[in-house]
Order: sequence, then structure tokens, then C-alpha cells
Amino acid sequence: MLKVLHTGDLHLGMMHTTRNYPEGLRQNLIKARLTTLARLVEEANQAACQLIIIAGDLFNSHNVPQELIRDAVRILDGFAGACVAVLPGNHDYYAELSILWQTFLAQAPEQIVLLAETRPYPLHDFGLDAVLYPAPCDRRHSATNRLGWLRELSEKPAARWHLGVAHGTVRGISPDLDDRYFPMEREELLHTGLQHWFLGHTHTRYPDVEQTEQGGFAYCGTPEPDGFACSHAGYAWLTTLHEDKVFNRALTVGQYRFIEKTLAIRDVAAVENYFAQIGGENVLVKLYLTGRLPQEEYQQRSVCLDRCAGQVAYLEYDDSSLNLELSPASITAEFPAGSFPHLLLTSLAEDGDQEALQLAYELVKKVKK
Ligand SMILES: [Mn+2]
Repeated sequence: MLKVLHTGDLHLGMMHTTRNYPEGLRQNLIKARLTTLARLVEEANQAACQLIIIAGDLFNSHNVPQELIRDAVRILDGFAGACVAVLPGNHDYYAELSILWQTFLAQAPEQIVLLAETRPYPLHDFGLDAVLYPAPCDRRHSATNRLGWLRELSEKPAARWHLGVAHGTVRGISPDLDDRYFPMEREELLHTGLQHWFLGHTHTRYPDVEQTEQGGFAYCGTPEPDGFACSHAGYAWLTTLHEDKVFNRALTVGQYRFIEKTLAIRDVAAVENYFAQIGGENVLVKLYLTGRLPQEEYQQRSVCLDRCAGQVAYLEYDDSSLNLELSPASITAEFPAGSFPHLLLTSLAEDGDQEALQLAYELVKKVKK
């Protein structure tokens, strides 16, 4: 049996500048990525893993601070198992003269192996009867994957476990419209004859289940969600390789949670109830409000939303599709008595058909423009 913690896409050094976050929160989001790396090492130690595999994009770019590289190495050095294998991804691709990887290697203790070359990496020196077969990225974008050398390999070194590590997309599983991310075919991976492929790149895990015996390959997803496109809780795989099967169990390790939600409401209490459910100091929310509110409630909405904002780390909302519920009083306030709109809308309001009333109101408003 071999126990591996499979992670990747930590993107250490991501600056979180794509949204207008308050500065304090932005700094916390930056720090969270490193804290999550420490959490992963802790989980690996607790589970008595022999190996940690980081399947690319440990770093967000080549321009991360030296101090961050040192911190990452120090954290990985806390792994009590045999070996940490780090694959360069497309964000932190391997180039011979890269300061990033030179700094990393200069600091790294022997138990950290950088999978920079397209060749087998036997791990017998670490006491593991395993060989890793990497597909490291050598640039930011490529229409060609890095599996080619495996097809030409005439003989595999002797070992119990033969494991692939790659960074890029798998057609049909991870989106790659223009073939820019080292696209691989599912069959191509399976035909290598390796027991399992540890994949990185797409930030959503695959398969998207809590545990699975589906072997062949798996994406770990990012352990620390990085934006509203990433709505999960942040995962890694605890992968156990048995004689005849591969067992993956999900570890939930993320600190921040990004939630994008459309809420159809009839009163502001519905908003408050929703926040009571999801609220927390590590929750970021992007909220779209739809539906109709009676006048009084409609006027209270921003006070209510301010209150809700206090219950989360961040709230961004769009209430442009939230309408005022029309009533005889609001119609009289807006249209002169006896005018055609007033007569039409009042009669619909008296019928109690809010749907037809709203539709007619919107048409009248359009004609008025
Ligand atoms: Mn990537």
C-alpha cells in the first residue's frame, strides 16, 4: 500500500487584485494560500502519507517574493513522510535559468524533488518502491502536451508503483477551448500503463465526489478557492494505492468560500434568513436579487443588505432586477389620476394579478421613455 496526498494549484503569490476587495481582506486571501499549504502538510502527516505530490502551479508566477519561496520550502520540510514531489505547472513552468526554481532548489532539503525533466524519477532512495513519470510544463501555453517522451520510453525502471504526474487539460473534462493548456486525451493517459495519474490545472476536482475507486487519473482541484468561479470548499485527495485498486478520499482544506447566488425574494426577511444560513467570517458572496417587494420592504433593502454584509467577509450585490411591488397607492403616486396608465394599472391591481400588473407597468414605462 502507498499513501499519497495529491494536491496542486495552490497559486502561492496570487495577489487577488481582480476584484475590488478591501485591502485587509485581500491580504488575508493572499496569506490563506500559504496557511492552506501548511494545513495540507498537517493532513498528510496525520494520515501517515509517504508521499506528497504537488501537480503543478504551486506558485502563481515566476515573480513571487523570495521570502514566499522560502516559506513554502519551510512548510514542505515539515512533512514527516518520505518525499515531496513538485511538478512545474503552466504558471510556474520550468526554465533552466528561472530564479524561482533556482531559489527553490537552493533552499529545498533532499526530500523535496522537483520533477523538472521528462524522465522517470525512481524514489527508491527515499525508501519508496515507486517511480514517478512527470509531464512538467516548460512554458505558459502549449497546444502540445508533455507526454510524448513516455511513448518512446523502451523500459520502465523496476518498481511496485508507476505513477504519472501531469499539469494541463484532459479533453472533455477540463475546459480548454483553444488548446492552450497542454491538452491530453483520456485514452492517452490510460494507455501509458501507469497505475494512476496525479493531475493538476483545472481548479475543480475530478471526479467531483467525496470518495472514489475510479482509477486512471484524478484532478485534485485547488485546495484554496480563489474566486467566484470556484464555488467549492477547497479539496485535496488522500490517494491510497492498493495492489489492485486506487482509492481516493477527499480532504476539505479550504479556508475561504466564494458563493455566487441568485435569490428570488418576496420580503427582506428572505435575505436575512439566507445569510443566517451561509454567514461566516470566511465567506465571500456575490448576490443577485430578483422578485418583487412591497414599498416598505423595498425601501428597507439597502439597510438589510448592509446588515447582512456585516455577517460575511465580503458582499457584492446586484438588485437591478428586484422590483417594487405595485399597489393602488404606488400607481396613484406615479401616474396622474384618470390617465390611461392610471386606469389600466389600477384595474389590474384591483384584479390582484401581480404578474399582469408588473408586465403592463413595464410596458407603460417603456412607452413613456
Ligand atoms: Mn495551471
